[in-house]
Amino acid sequence: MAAPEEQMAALSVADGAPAAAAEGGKPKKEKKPKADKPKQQQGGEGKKKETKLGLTASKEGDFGDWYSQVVVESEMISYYDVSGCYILRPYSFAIWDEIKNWFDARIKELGVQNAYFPLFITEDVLMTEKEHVEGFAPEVAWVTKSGSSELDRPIAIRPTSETVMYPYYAQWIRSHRDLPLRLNQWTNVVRWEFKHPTPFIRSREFLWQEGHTVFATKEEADTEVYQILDLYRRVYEELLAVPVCKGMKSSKEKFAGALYTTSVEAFIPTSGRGVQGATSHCLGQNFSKMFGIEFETEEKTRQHAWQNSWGLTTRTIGVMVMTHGDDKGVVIPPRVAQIQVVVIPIPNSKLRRQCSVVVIPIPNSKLGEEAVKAMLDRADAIAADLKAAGVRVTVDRRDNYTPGWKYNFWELRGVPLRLELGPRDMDSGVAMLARRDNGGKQSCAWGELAAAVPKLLEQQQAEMYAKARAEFDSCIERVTTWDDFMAALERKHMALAPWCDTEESEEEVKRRPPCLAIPLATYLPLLFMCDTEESEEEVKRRSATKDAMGAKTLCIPLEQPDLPEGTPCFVTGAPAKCWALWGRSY
Ligand code: 87F
Repeated sequence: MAAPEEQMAALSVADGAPAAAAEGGKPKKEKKPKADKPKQQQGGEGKKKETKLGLTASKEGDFGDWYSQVVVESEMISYYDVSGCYILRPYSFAIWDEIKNWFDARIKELGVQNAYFPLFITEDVLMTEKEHVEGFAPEVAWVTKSGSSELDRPIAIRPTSETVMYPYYAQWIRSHRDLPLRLNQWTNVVRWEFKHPTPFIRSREFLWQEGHTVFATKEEADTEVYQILDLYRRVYEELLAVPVCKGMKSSKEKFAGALYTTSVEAFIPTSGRGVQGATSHCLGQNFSKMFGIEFETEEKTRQHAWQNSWGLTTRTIGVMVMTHGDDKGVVIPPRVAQIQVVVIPIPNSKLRRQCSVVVIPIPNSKLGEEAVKAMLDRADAIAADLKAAGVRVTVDRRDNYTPGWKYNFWELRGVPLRLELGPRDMDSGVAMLARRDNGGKQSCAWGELAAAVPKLLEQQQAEMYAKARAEFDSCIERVTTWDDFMAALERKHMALAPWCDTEESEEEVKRRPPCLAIPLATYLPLLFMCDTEESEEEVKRRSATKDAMGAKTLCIPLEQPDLPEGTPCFVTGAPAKCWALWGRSY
């Protein structure tokens, strides 16, 4: 038996075919937040020192740093020593569990069943789909060794499972009676991305569900594409309180193997970037022809089946954090929050609204032992009531932190509601409820909490969505000319523009020279600059605006405004066929 380290398979990343296995390329250097700070230290002279909690970067000021800090400090993510891979800690995995449970129940209602297919793909099978894999080939990771011996044939790690599943679909499907076949799996996939990695948003390994379904008719397939798309919309809007736009991908942006691709598109106002939330593809008969998925019809003829595939990933969590988070930390919508209410007993009234990092004992203001016990018992009783009402609640009983420190701690983690219980509340039988999403406070009698809290959580959920929706909508500018399109992007907005729906025009947007892509006033002086190295640098620096621009179609929204006949395309001037949503994107 080989030594354990020899049994470990080695991973290499191939650029194209595995035979040409190359050294794994490095993505741009990842911005990791500073190492975890020690959580608490003892200070001298009777003072107990608590560590400072919180973020040093601001969301508006330095979005990138803010995001890396917030996902780490809230204990959602730990960075890992393989670049582009992250540990999903329980606090974020709980959100994934909520999404998973919700979506899983809905697709089962539709008749989808769960299954599991292997992680590994032989080269031969992967290449069955050569045409579509080609563009993705550099992202495929290969196992080339077992211990110190080379494998006879390298084995790919699934970046998606069409090629894993469809050969078996071809075996299982014989007759129209075997249809529809609707399978889904909850798995990890690996895509060796070279673009800058970002926790949740772009990682080299991520979790997702992938649905792969087979129908006898195109109509059934079409229906499902939109049913799934609407479930994706609901995951974002109803669970994560993140507004999205449902749409059709342009022919350039659709999955190459698909007849058409639909998606839900979210938008991060702070960065001015769109982000594809999930995709639902109609594969038509492309794959059934490639893999021989045929069935005998009732009329005894043979026909290629119609297929769909659809996927939703842990990117959802990143979009949620980016949408709702603030300078105090993450803000988690109640429906997906692992902890919806934190009860904080405040045995020392003077500390009630104190946010100090140092506890200075104030001898006369402390409650006696019995009063503290009564308060903690009351906190437990309230928590039990809330739990019985279906609320996910915890009591922060730690006696080595000030209430102020605890407030910061739970704010950083985005717990939707804080329930404060102070000495005066003990006398009057009430508790104070503080909302994480808008800072609002209200007091509530103990006996009414079990009814009021679930309502308040739902209200918060609705208001978080309404706020995000208003902001999303305000970031869409309806434009009809190139100049207005550029101006919208310059304002970090999306542009909804009349479009001729051709690949060439989408290419053209990417190709437009800097003089057309950046305002003339910025570009003109560059033309007259003297012939020095500095000026060249300056030209590069300023022209970078053009590269950074990189706007593309996010989608062609399913809901289309009126398009009067003859409206010209904002790029080519040819008659527009639709309104398309454009923007920079992740
Ligand atoms: C990366 C490497 C190899 C995306 C890849 O969207 C192959 C691929 O086929 C690849 N990245 N894709 C397209 C995935 C299509 C489709 N698969 C099922 C989905 C949803 C779930």
